[in-house]
Formats: sequence, C-alpha cells, structure tokens
Amino acid sequence: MRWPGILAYFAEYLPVTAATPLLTLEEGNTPLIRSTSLEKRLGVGALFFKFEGMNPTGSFKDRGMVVAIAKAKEEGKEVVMCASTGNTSASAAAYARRAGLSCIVLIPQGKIALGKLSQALMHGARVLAVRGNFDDALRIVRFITANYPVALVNSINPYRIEGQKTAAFEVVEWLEGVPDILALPVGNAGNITAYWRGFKEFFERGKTRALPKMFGFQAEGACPLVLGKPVENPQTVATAIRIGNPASWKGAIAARDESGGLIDAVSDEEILLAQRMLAEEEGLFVEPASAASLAGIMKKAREGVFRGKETVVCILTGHGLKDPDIAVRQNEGKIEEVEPREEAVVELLGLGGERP
Ligand code: AN7
Repeated sequence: MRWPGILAYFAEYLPVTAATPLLTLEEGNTPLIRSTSLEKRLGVGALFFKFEGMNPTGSFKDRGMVVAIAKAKEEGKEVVMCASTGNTSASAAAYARRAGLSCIVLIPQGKIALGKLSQALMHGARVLAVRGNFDDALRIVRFITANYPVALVNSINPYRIEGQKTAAFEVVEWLEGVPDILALPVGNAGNITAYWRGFKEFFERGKTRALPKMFGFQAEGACPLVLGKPVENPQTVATAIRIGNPASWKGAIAARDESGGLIDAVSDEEILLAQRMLAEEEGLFVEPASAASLAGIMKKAREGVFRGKETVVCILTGHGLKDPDIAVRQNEGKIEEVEPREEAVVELLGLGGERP
C-alpha cells in the first residue's frame, strides 16, 4: 500500500472533518529499527529505535505540524507563527508553504542548528532571531497570536499534540502491543504528552491490553522537570531541548506518574557519547537531543534498573544532518589530507604489498 500520510491513515483518531484539507508530505510511518549490538550490552530483552528523523523535514514535528497547518487552512488562517529551537520552525515553514500560508518563526539567536535554520530560510519563512532564549520567544509568540490575526502552531496548539500521538499508534501497530518502556527526550514536553495520550487512546479502544512506562530525559543544564522548577538560563549542547520552562509541564508529569515512569537528566557528555554509539554501532545518525533517549537508557542500565527481559523503544526525534556543526566538531583532526597521487593514497592507507 502507498503510505497516504497521517491525516488520511489515522483520520478516525484525528480532528479530520469533510472540510479538512488532506495535507501531506507523507509524514509518519517511520522505521522501528531493532538494535544489533547495544541491546545485549544494556541488558534489556529487546531494544528498538523509532527513527523520527525519517520524517519529511527530518524530525517528529511533522506529525503534529501537518494537523495544525491543515486545521489553520481549514479555518481560513493566512499566517502561522511559532517559537522554536529549530525543528518546529523547519516543519512549520515547510507545511505552511505546502498549504499556501505564510510563516513567521522566532528562534533564539545563535542557538539553532544550521540544518534547521537552512530549512526555515529555504521554505521562505520570515525568520526573527530573538536576543534571548526559547522561553522568551514563546512568550512573545503567545502574545502576538493572542492579539493579532496570526495562528499559533507551537505545541500549545492542541492539534499538534493530536498529530504527534500517531507515533504511539505506530509503535503499537508495528510491535503488535506496547513496549515495557518508551524512552524519549523532553524539552517543551509536547511529545511525551502526545505519546502518552496515544497509548492511552489505543488502550481505551482495546487495541492494546497494556500501557508502557514513560521514561523522559532532559539535559542536565536544562532539566526543569527534574528540579521541579523553571530554569532561568538553560544550557546544553542539545540545542533542541534547551528549554527552561516547558509549556506542557503538567502533561509530562501526568505521563510520568500515570505510567509509573520517570523523568531524569543526562549530561552533555552522556548525550554526545550516545550520539556516537548510535552512529558507530547501529548505523543511525541522529541530532544530539535525540540521543538523550539512549543516553537515559544507558544511565538506567548502569543503575541496574533492567532485568534482561524488558522491551524498550527509544524515540530518535531528529536526524543527525540537522546539526552538522556538532557532528564535525566531535571528529576534529580525523580528516587526513593526501596528495592527488595513487601511490600516496596506497602508502597512507598502509596497503603495501606488490605494486599492481
Ligand atoms: C530533535 O523545535 O521545541 O519535549 O522548537 O527538536 O516535545 O519539546 C524541539 C524539541 C526532542 C523535545 N528532540 O520535544 C522546537 C522544539 C528534538 C526536538 C525535542 C525537540 P518536546
């Protein structure tokens, strides 16, 4: 079957009416990839990676954005706006253009990954770099969209959460049940709220007889949910989750408590190590924020949380190409220069032997 995108495929679970345009860039239906090496070392029964970086703009944001933009179009809106650490702006810009709407994005100046910035610019969004952080940008966007004819497409727009819950549906359909543990990075906390809603909805409809434990992971320098209070000046190498006061705070806490899960913090070093392990051992290139899910599971393995039989799904929220700077910086000095001669390359590679 040809994949029709999430508005068509999951229409019965989404706010789709006869008037809703079936907008799509064929988002969703992302791979659920079994681990080859890490699963044994971590001492879990089975480890899967749901690679949301395979969505059309390279992150999970497309699932919620396609719904938010389709509904904005249906309601006759002409301009949409969001604050973003990068991925939301890339997705909003792409879907807005697809739907013929204009798009304004507010980003924290100097703290957005190059791939994401290039997307917003290429799709013709109006890009405003705020001399502040994400939380400042979101405050301004809330004010503008409340007082001017501009539609808000951050995840406080309920259609975003509706669309994002479809990732939980896919996990259940692909695994034919729920995992024991669903691990994901947490920034503004929309995604953990959405997954939990998706699992509960499938449970209520009898599509699964169990619910997973939700394990959310924040960066140590930006972990308000772990500290129990907003962080004034959040800092982390994982710029996507550099957020000090998550909009879906209550949703995250409810997902944690109702599922019997946890929200913990991982250091930047742990995040970058997990990012390298995914790339080197599993063949999966993700952006730093996405690696927080595996970094968290590695931390829990060290703490002896697993019993060798759990099924764990790590959500990999964004593609590694989103943030080429950090990837290259981590591999500084590894490129070897060579003269443009065959023998020079043979010698450098130490191939030796007889000359052909
Ligand atoms: C790769 O784009 O907040 O907890 O403005 O880009 O639902 O916020 C991005 C967040 C995880 C955290 N992984 O998800 C934005 C933005 C990646 C992300 C998160 C983000 P939420």
